[in-house]
Amino acid sequence: MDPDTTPILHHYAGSPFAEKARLMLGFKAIGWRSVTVPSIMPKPDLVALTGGYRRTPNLQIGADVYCDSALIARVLERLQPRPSLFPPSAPLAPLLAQWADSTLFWTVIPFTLRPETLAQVMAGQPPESIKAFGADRAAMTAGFRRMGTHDAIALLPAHLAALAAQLADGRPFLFGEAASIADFSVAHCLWFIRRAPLLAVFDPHPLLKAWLERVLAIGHGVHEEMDAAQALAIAAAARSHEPAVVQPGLGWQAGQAVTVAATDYATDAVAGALVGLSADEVVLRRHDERAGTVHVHFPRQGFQIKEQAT
Ligand SMILES: N[C@@H](CCC(=O)N[C@@H](CS)C(=O)NCC(=O)O)C(=O)O
Repeated sequence: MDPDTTPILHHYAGSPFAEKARLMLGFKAIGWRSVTVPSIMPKPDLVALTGGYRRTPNLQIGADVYCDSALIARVLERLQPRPSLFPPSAPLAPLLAQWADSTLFWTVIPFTLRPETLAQVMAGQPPESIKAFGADRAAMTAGFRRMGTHDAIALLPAHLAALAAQLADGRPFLFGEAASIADFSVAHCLWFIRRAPLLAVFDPHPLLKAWLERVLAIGHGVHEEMDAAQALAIAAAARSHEPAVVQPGLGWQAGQAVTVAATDYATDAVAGALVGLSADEVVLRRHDERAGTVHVHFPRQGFQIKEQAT
């Protein structure tokens, strides 16, 4: 495979959304390269590529950087259409995935990260690192209303029961015979619970447990480690970008100086020139000393475009 176009995943082992991306790469049997990023700020090498977006995971192909696992799913589908993450038999799969990536995820996080489980979830990291992680996430979610542990303990069982009921007829995946994006979005949330000794929550649902094992058994596919400097050099050496077009009638002009930011949490704005816009995706061109001219792609949904302040 041409080394410059092999997808590079920027991620870290303990990230649930990264687990979703790793499983999707395994499902598609796409070979990939792995760059481990810090789990908390600062992330100078990642930000050199993204222009300020700090969430995990990110997928780099040459000098194109794709932010957010929902967009990464669509990019992987373009690269390798079979097996599909979006089977026509499951039109509601992307909606269930969106629910899992937001409501289920933000129920699982407080459910799992309790004072008594923190050390285990953080895999033996020293107390200073755990404290720094807490401070980083508090700053990242300032202004975002998060559920508390007691609410999560009360609400999670109903979500699990509904998911288990969907599997009650013995189907292997949430929408039937074929896996879909919904399986990966639900699985990364439940994978996180498995990192804490809270497995009893699955006891009433043997079919859900078996389903989770089935999805996680898909694995991460073939990948090799790469360091961040190499990934930056690949971006800098790339001579072209994925073709991008600003579609008319969507409120913005090609070349306009804009910022793009997530609307929920980690709302750091990325500034650049608008080079791509559709109902699904927004693309900015920006320059970085080390990464060169990079196109940074975001999903349209969940992100806000603003005119750059002059
Ligand atoms: N909607 C985003 C959410 C990503 C997300 O929240 N990732 C978490 C890690 S699982 C994160 O970025 N945490 C802060 C960080 O890694 O710096 C996606 O689907 O990629």
